[in-house]
Amino acid sequence: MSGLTLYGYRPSVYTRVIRLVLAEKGLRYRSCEVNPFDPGASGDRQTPHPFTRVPVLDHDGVRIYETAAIARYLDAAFPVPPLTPGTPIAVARMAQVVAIVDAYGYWPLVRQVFGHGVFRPRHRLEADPKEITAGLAAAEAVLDALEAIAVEGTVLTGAGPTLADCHLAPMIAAFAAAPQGRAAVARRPALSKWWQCWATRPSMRQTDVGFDRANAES
Ligand SMILES: N[C@@H](CCC(=O)N[C@@H](CS)C(=O)NCC(=O)O)C(=O)O
Repeated sequence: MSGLTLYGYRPSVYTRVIRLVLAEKGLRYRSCEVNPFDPGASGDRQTPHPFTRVPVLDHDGVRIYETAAIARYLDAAFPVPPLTPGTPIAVARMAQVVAIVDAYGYWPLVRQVFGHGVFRPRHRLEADPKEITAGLAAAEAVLDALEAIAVEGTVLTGAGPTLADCHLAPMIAAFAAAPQGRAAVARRPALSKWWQCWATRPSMRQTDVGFDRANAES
């Protein structure tokens, strides 16, 4: 074992980004389950994150938080296979995908459409259809931007995984678990092609917590 511990939460898409990176690199690690949404969590059940989020990585006693930073650290510390592409433009596009997801994508795709359309109903929590409508509207610009990057074809190609794939795939998996989300992805041919390749990757199957299967069956 490489001395890696991942503090994460099972349904968390950001935790899954790091699980994907670890799976793509074939790294073994210890999982420590913490719920960042539980205000009463304390001691070992509390996430060691200054802003009460997950994931957090511990590598031989050194702690790193923020998903993009953890992913880049893992790629540098365990360089085989590399998850950073070889050309300057592909590196820039990879960074763009990560930034688009974090700044504009996570909230509408995951918290609004997946949260209110899939997660909350499944857990018998109150869901607000207005959140789904707002999320789908905001998702349009995000999906258009990702489609343009996929059309260009330096990253999101479906071949040779990069950190862009690992960062985006959990968000699209969650979004596409909602039928309206799946339809929105299907309207973008290049993004759909990428997603068809990614949805069936072994690392995706290994890190599925149940929503991908529901997606495939419906
Ligand atoms: N900026 C953080 C965001 C991580 C994040 O938002 N994680 C979610 C779970 S997917 C979380 O911990 N949410 C807790 C909350 O919003 O209180 C990162 O990149 O790691």
